[in-house]
Amino acid sequence: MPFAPSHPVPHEGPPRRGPRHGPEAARAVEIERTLGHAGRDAEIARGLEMGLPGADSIVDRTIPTFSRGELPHFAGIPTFMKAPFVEDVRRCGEYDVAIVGAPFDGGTTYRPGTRFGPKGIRDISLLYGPYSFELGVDLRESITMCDVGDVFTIPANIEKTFDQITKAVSHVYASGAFPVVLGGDHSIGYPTSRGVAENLDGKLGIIHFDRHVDTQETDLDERMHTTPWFHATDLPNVPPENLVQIGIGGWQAPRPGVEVGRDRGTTIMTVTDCVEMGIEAAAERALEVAWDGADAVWLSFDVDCLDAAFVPGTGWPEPGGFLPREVLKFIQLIADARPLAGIEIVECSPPYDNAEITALIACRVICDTLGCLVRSGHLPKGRVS
Ligand SMILES: [Mn+2]
Repeated sequence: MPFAPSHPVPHEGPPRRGPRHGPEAARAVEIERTLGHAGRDAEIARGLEMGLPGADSIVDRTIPTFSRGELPHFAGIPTFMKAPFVEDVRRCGEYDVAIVGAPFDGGTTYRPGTRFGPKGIRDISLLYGPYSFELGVDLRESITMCDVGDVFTIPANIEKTFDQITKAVSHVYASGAFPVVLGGDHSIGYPTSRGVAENLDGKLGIIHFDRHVDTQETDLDERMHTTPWFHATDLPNVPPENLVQIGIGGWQAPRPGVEVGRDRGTTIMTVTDCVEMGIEAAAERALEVAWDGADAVWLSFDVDCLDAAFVPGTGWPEPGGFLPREVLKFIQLIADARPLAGIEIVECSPPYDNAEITALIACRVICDTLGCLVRSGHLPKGRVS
């Protein structure tokens, strides 16, 4: 064996009592045993080969001279979770998941800064390892992931930016890789869903987390981040009846958008609706609406659906939103239920963020989505669960 990963030495002392885990923890402890280490071992071997074996004084011989893998978390080039940067996007289909940045805030109507969203989410993603205890998933052992970098957006022209984003998402989706789009303001919801929809023969449903409806036709005389779903549901195979909008409420949902949603027949669920019916029932309802006769479903997650306390770094923070554990449970139920077409996380604005907490929840939503898609057999694609 070329290396020997270090393991903690069992502590001595009085005989231990039996485990007293809670039921979820007990399951999680047992599942960990089954996850395997092949991905970790391959990463260590690659690190030693390309990063040179560590200096003679380093006792743990899994440590290379140059950081080339997960560790240390503070080191390395911040691609998303240190996934390999794939410069040649023609090769993204060789991976199960492709991270795509869409750095654009030209559709913003109040606080800007989401052009730095992809960078902020990638930075904080280094904090996470590939393993989730409760989900019982180790992404490194289950899927391959790459970061294809950012779309070349055009700051002064939203329409050209839309075309660039549609072309990029369409390319990644058609390649077979699962697209994870890091926004960007919510105007990108229109070009991203258009990029998926153009690859489908049937209908695309949309599960939309937000405090804001984003269904008006124009804002300040243009298509902006308040308008993506008006234009998406104008596409021939993205019916408004398959758009479910979760967490809407407060004093920032413009009346013109509400009128459009009423006329077109979108489905809206407030935070109170979801909490009172229970997150399980709410997720079931959301899945029914989005998947009704649809071939695929896109998940669009605006970080401002969380209470403003948890997402200071966003364009339009609103008190009264979801708690992180409510929204994470919701996301987990959605990703466990059916395979998704892809996901976007929008409205993370690092210049307004505090202690990176908004970027942190953005990253966590992605990790939990991927983790649940993996544990339920939806990723890698084509695997029989
Ligand atoms: Mn919003």
